[in-house]
Amino acid sequence: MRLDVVTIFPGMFDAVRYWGMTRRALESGSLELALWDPREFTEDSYRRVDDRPYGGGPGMVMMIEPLRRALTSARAAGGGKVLHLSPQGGKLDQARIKALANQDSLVLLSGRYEGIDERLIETEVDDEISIGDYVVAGGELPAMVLIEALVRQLPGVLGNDGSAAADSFSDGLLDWPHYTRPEVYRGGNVPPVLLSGNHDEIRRWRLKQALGRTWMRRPDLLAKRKLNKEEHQLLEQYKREREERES
Ligand code: 9D3
Repeated sequence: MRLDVVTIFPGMFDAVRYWGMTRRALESGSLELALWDPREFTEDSYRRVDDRPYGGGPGMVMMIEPLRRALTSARAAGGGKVLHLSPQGGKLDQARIKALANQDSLVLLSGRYEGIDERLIETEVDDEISIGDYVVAGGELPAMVLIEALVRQLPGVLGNDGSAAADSFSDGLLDWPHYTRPEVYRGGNVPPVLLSGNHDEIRRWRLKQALGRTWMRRPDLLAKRKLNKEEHQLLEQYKREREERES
């Protein structure tokens, strides 16, 4: 997959270029990443990319021309839909990530200041995406959130291929609890089933925990997910066991 990112802070993307799974994806060629800085497309000696808002008020607005030139170069080099990371966008979720991961290339537009001149958005942007209902200072961290989530979906990227299968096994559910050594910590034991070597019992315990935790903590997720017969039985078992612990 090829990603072209338009940003006035290209250095922030060192985080994905030099660390973790995104670094490995770049090294292996599963991912190509290019950065386009609108400041490099200015023509005035101040290299201005922002200006005061018509109508007044606090803050600055990103100007059309430097952004348009940067986007034009990005599109020519990579191609693909232009996605604007924006608080006004539709909320990002895993279904959207999976759909976007099928694209060969995308252009990501990260804004700063109060936002971008609306006419640039109307003429150059295909879609707007938010990462959630809270405020960050610009579109760069949201773009990196999107990049990391996309890269996890690319074939051959996950170091441990079991993780991809585990993701689909528990799709739409919270994770089950994880344990590693030591076997006893401050009097707390590892659930004995995990030491049993019985792989079907372990699978069923994990699925039961995932269902139970989702039921307790994120009933909204459970309402959206169909349960098969085994899952239904495991969740009922979880509820009964919780009832017994209570009384
Ligand atoms: C009072 C109006 N604010 C909009 C909610 C101003 C404003 C806040 C933050 C304007 C731009 C920004 C910068 N944020 C992003 O560019 C952004 C973002 C976010 O803040 N939250 C969740 N997703 C995203 S995607 C891009």
